[in-house]
Amino acid sequence: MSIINYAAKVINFKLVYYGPGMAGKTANLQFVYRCLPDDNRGNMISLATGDDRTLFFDFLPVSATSVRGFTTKFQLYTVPGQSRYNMTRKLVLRGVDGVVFVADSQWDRLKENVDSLRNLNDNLREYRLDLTTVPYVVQYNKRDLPDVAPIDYLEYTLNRGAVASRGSFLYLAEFPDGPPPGIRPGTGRSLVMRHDLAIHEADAARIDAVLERFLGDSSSAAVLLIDRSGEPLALAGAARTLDTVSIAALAAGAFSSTAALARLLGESEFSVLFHEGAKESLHVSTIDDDAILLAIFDERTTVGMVRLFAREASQGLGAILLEARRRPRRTGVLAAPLTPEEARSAIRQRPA
Ligand SMILES: Nc1nc2c(ncn2[C@@H]2O[C@H](COP(=O)(O)OP(=O)(O)O)[C@@H](O)[C@H]2O)c(=O)[nH]1
Ligand SMILES: [Mg+2]
Repeated sequence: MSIINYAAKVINFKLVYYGPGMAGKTANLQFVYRCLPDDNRGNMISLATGDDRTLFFDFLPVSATSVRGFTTKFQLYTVPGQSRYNMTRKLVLRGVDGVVFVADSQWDRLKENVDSLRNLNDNLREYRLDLTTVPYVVQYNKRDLPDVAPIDYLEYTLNRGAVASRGSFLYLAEFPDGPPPGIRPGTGRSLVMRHDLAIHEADAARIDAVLERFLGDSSSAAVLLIDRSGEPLALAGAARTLDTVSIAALAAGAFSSTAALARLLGESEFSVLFHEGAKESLHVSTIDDDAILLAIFDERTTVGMVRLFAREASQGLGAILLEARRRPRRTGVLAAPLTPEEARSAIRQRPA
């Protein structure tokens, strides 16, 4: 589900790197991070175990070229590959717009690839998606190792019945001159998809008014409206610069994992998440099935006050978002598919 903000002129996409453990998903994000100029990349966050295995996800926000006056932003995520972390993989797939399946080319990893691809399909189905509708590319990684299966064979096994938008490519290090042809995002497709959320100028103004009022009433320092897929939708307060993109990704991750915890205990959801710091505290609460509200506050107020006014603000925000989701998509300048020139204007690499 891409999120289109007509007020800020930004389109947000979520891309997930999927695949078996040790195939090179984390290495991919590190590679992308290294290749991009500072202006095009945010902070990379890795939630990993002590021995560098991905525990929850890696996250890298990338801002790319502008398309028809809109800045395109991509949130790149990886999942943990080990089979026991399926709950986590499912959470990370929420709101996905495109998948890069990172396959391990070694013969003795073939079964893990197939299992992971099946698992991807199973998990997508829970969001009523599948690999025929979600843009999807396969990356055959680890081609430099001995005992690798031929590409044709891997294609046959992992990329059968490919639809036109799919591609496959070898590992990124083989392409010093830029992204391989397999990752032309959205070519031939409309930029606006069925599941998108479009926030128009009028919605944005109403959202801002609710957030400002919440700040005044609750004496919080900052407040963030966050989509549960991890994307920030709006912000108020915070005189100092916050890394709102990282905060949104981490808060949505934490909130969705506590929701999963709640279900394990037979609760439908824990509606509030509260973290108390020495100077500042965080309060995260439910707005609706798709959005959460995060408040940052200090000793000028109390958690009780914040909770009270968060409930009120959530009702107002829920109503605005419901209207935005129900409204037919105003496709306008974004309706037509990308032209080949627009698709080619990819991100430039970091100067050597
Ligand atoms: N030889 C080789 N090693 C790779 C390649 N890609 C990743 N690796 C290494 O494989 C290991 C696992 O990679 P990682 O990105 O952590 O795998 P993940 O579990 O999919 O996130 C690391 O030691 C990487 O440096 C590759 O193309 N060739
Ligand atoms: Mg990893």
